[in-house]
Amino acid sequence: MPGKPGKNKIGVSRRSFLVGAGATIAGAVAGRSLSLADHLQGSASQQQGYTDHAGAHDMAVVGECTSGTLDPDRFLTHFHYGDKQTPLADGKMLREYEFHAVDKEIEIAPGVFFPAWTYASPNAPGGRSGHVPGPTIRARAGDRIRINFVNEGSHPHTIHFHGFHSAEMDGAMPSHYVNPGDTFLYEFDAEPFGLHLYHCHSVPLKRHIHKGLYGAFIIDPPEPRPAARELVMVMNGFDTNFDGDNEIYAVNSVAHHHMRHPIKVKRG
Ligand SMILES: [Cu+2]
Repeated sequence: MPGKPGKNKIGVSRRSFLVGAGATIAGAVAGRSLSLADHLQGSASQQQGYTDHAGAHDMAVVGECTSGTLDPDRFLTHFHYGDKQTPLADGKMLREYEFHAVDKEIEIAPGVFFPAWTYASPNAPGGRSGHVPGPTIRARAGDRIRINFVNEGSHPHTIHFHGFHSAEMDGAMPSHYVNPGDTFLYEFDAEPFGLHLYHCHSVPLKRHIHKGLYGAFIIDPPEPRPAARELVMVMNGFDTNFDGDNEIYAVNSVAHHHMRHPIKVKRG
């Protein structure tokens, strides 16, 4: 049920938020001393709290995210080929990246903020302040990837890449953890081609991923595929009240963003 936009009693940055789960709102706004009643309207089931997930089509939001903490539109088509690119022998490239882990509060639905841990890269969506998902790393098979990782966050983090690399570059063992304030240089050849992912591998793993430390890692085949308009869509969920279940589901982190901003494609 899209719901009628309610009159906002609280202010521009704290608009009404309609959802099939009252607990979401309570959890999301509790730290902001907001009244749940000010934020809820609609059916009795919404006010009773959780409904089953079959009711997810009843979920809707009112208003727009205005904080600018996320950039789902730019993220959709942004491919990070490296902050610095240096041609190597036989047509391959050395692709150097600057990555930072940064704690950042992100707006995942209008007025709903989530205390995220992000990967930040100056030339990617979110820039130096970070984004969820992290930058989409893109290279061609055989390219050399070099990532200078700086942990500016509050917890030990790593970057664990799916794909081939040596054990020292795996980022999965406690000995690989990069502590707050420390740096690590990841370096490996981009192999094999395909759509991979990367994520933090510190434990608890579930927590470090859920907080936002993940992204796509695309390795193109040696022979280019036909040109196409390519879009990256990462489905993600957020547990806003820390009860072990996700309250907010989204594509590229902002719930219902593309309902209001449809992605245009050529028919046929
Ligand atoms: Cu982590």
